[in-house]
Amino acid sequence: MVSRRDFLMKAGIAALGSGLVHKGALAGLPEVAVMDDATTQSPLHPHSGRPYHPVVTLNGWTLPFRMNHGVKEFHLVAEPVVREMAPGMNARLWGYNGQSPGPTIEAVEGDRVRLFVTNRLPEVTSIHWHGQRLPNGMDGVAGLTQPAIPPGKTWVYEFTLRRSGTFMYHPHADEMTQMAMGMMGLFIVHPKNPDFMRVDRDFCFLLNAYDIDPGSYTPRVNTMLDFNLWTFNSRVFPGIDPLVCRLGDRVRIRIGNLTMTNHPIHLHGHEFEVTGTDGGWTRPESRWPEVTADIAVGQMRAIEFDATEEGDWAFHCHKSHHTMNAMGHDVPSMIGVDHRGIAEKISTLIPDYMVMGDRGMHDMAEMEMPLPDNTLPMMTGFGQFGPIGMGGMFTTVKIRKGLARDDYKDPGGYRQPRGSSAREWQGEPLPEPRRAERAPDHATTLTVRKPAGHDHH
Ligand SMILES: [Cu+2]
Repeated sequence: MVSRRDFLMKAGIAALGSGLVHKGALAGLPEVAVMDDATTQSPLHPHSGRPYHPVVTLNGWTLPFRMNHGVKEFHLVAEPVVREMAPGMNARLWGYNGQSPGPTIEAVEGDRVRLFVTNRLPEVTSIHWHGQRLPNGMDGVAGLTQPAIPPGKTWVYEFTLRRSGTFMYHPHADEMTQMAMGMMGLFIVHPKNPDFMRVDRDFCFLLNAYDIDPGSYTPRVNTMLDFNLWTFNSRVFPGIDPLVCRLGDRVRIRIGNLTMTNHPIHLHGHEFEVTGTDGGWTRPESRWPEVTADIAVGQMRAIEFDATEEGDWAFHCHKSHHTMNAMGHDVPSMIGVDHRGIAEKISTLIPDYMVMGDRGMHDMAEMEMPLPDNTLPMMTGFGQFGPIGMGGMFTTVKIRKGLARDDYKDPGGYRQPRGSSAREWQGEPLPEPRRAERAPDHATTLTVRKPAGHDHH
């Protein structure tokens, strides 16, 4: 589906590519491309300038550029945006060009770039180009390297991209507020030689976090650690698209962390290596195999693996509180608590009363409880076998045979070959457990009170 803005964007690129733009137009500001869709957009292959293999921004897009006498020009607009965090929940954030995070900027090592930044926020801002080698006056630290950009003004940054790799951009003015509101984006610098560390699929996204009270739309900006929405590119599962790969592809995933805590990002079914940081590409002799990479605050990691195993592989933060949505913090543990009797009494007072969490919290994933407007269940998302019981920083890497080069469409649930799935035991019934013998002088007597009320000695 092509949105109106998407169409205008593409039309704009075509016009620029065919040289139809009037020369005088290049003296003005580049057109502002805006995205109104939160789904993953197809990679944007370059229409001019040095060749490169574009990235795919998870639930995001790449900012189109124009060439102006050999300089690559981009136009970012800092502005309030509405971001759909998952179907059923919108957040009022600040971002760039219609979305949070902002669009990914892609250019090539050696390129001269000119980045126009228009401030449509109600307060000052600036942009820092995290990780880039650049003249000090282009570093974007308000007060230190430049005055802050006042509302309504457009500033210009210009520098030459001195090394390839993965970088980020974010404000360096009222940073706590502006980053808590979603202002950030990725800046990918491709190598001059397109075959250097060539991969078949090159994904990227940022880790970010929000504190939005159930039923409200705007993040609390003073929260330090107790965020309730842990996101990949300002999306929570099941709103995060799968990373779709062709069997046998060499895959890179670039992940930057702009939250206030570290995230151990874990991939199922494959080992990977960290091949890059925001400091550059790692030397091959410095790499080792991992299935989880911890990404600290303000860091970025590029991981690479060969997609050799077909299937739907979970890919998530390993902090289990980060794979839940809109969680309350004051929920006591109810595991092992016997509600019987109490539930019937409460039901006479509150007809919809439900007992939750007494056998663990999986029940909540299955339940369709009435929720306040504009919030998400703590855990959600359904797979082909039932509720997945995950939210937040969770998605899947879906590996399939024979996909076309730029095919990133969700292929649906993986059809597991017969005889290769976990199954219910159909043999003899459960035998009595065999307990280890203890020496009599070390024997202790334990009294355990089980939830059912039986005492065991
Ligand atoms: Cu995490």
